[in-house]
Amino acid sequence: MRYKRIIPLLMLLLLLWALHKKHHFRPKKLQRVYQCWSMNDQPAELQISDWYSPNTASNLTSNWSAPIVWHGSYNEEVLENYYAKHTITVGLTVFAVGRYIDYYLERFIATADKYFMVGQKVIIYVMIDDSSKMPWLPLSPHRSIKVFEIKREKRWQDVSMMRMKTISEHVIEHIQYEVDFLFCMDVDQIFLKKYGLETLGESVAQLHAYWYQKNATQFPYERSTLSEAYIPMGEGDFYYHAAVFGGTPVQVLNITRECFKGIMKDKENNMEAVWHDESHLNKYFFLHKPTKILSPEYCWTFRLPESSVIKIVKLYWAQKDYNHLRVKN
Ligand code: 5GW
Ligand code: MN
Repeated sequence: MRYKRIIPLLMLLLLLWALHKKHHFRPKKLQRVYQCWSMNDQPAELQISDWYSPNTASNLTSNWSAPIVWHGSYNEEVLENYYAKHTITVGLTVFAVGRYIDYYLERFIATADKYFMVGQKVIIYVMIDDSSKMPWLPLSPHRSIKVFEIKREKRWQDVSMMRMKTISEHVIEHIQYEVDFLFCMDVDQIFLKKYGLETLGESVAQLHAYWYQKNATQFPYERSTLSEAYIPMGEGDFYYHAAVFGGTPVQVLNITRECFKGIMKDKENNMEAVWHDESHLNKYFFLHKPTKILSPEYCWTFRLPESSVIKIVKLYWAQKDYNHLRVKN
């Protein structure tokens, strides 16, 4: 009698146990799946200490911990392995107006093809005032060029300043969807050695070859309080070169927008900063510190005497003769 009552109860328990076994999440299994994901598909983000090891006094980081990248301070293999798993596309904007097309554009593109971000996907954005003069060169695999016609500014100061506006418009319209990192460079430059993954960052500034060993009071910042580019005497961290800057598309948008705003405010006040767009770029990086800084090896000039700290020149300024090249006013 007693047992008869227990049997349905036992069957119910058996059913519950079976259901439990079928649906119960076993944390061990879940952990295994998680490990599998995290190991294969999403390797941990690259830390500065993984690839960067400054090895001399001149290789020190900035006082806000942004690495200053010198030749020998980075591990190329670590970077290449990381970006083999995280494929990226790198953009490069360059402007060529008037005679600068004939003098510089072809060599800039040819040497960028050879040395800029070797093995990565690259899009070179050429902004040109006469696309019929565009030099068409064969490119390496995974590289392409997009050409945009721009209008020619009358004053040469405006050629370089209006770049800020044009870049910001192109980032908004399409570049933000096309690349992960973007560099903006002068055209009167030549790549000489590999210019690689070590240069990529959120916002990247270039040490100016003439000023990297000088102190803040000597920097040619804009000193008039009437200009938006004003930096008080003795303040400022480095003097940056406007011939090279970069970062993620969002950061490049911030940089170019703010610089252009400053340039236009100055124009309203009949001001023009001493080094034009470069003064405004220096003001921007004074207020918003770059996350990475490139040594002068990344934008050198052989007009300067040889220096023991300059180990490998990656990019250098082309020769120029202002009198022949100036856009006629
Ligand atoms: C020409 C004469 C004086 C100043 C600028 C120009 C100029 C500049 C030009 O006629 N055409 C032209 O395309 N530019 C663009 O502006 C180039 O991309 C150039 O690299 C950039 C900045 O001008 P640079 O290179 O003459 O300025 P610095 O500071 O390197 O001497
Ligand atoms: Mn230049």
